[in-house]
Amino acid sequence: MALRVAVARLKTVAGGPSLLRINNTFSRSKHFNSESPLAKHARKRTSTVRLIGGGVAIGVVVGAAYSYFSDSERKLPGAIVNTPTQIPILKTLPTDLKVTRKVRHNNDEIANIILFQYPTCPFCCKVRAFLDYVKVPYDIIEVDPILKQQISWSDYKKVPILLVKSSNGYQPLTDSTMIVSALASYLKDKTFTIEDIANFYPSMVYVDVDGKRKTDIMNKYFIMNEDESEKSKRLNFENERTMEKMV
Ligand SMILES: N[C@@H](CCC(=O)N[C@@H](CS)C(=O)NCC(=O)O)C(=O)O
Repeated sequence: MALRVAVARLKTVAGGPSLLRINNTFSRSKHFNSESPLAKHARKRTSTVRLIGGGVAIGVVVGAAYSYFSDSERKLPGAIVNTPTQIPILKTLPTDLKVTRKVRHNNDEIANIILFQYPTCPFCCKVRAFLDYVKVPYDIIEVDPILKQQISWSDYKKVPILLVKSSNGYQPLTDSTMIVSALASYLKDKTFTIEDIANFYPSMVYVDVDGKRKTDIMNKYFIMNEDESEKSKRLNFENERTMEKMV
């Protein structure tokens, strides 16, 4: 009896793995053909986790690169960041411009200058004061401070902006201080065109002492003269001679 039980057990053990194998193959084929909702859910969760992980990794890389570059700029206060550029000349006058006021010193004068302004803007007032002082005729166009349609042609979105007529079109000048210096340079020495003069005042992007990027025209407080260096040399020399006499 005991021997028969042992033989029966042996048979079960011998047949067991092959049965198991058949069962496994069956369940795997079932798994491929129709995925259970639980498995589907698990797979979706895995792909979402991967997606979030990827996003976080990209964010970390971009953030690290940004902080590296902004930090390297912070170490360089005064560094010029851009290649200095000028505002390109306008070939034709923008259409639909409504001149609100014509400033003339003699009735027969033709204005070659258009001033885009807000009437209450102090920087525009400074430019008007200069134009009136040097008695140059000009037209005024009031800019709508909200929509700014009148300066839609310009990338620079502040006022005053001046358009100065030249042989190639209209040269935009921006920033009240630059406008005054550029016009003073032009009126002083007409051997240069207004385009040449505008190119003497390039906009620069630089890093300030706090590490922030700023845009400015570095030499806007200066009148540009071809012979300035010679004149300065002469002045220094004369100063030296005066001092020599005093000693
Ligand atoms: N530095 C400039 C400053 C010009 C400026 O800030 N203008 C103001 C009006 S007073 C402006 O246009 N602000 C921009 C705006 O109104 O959207 C200059 O001297 O011309």
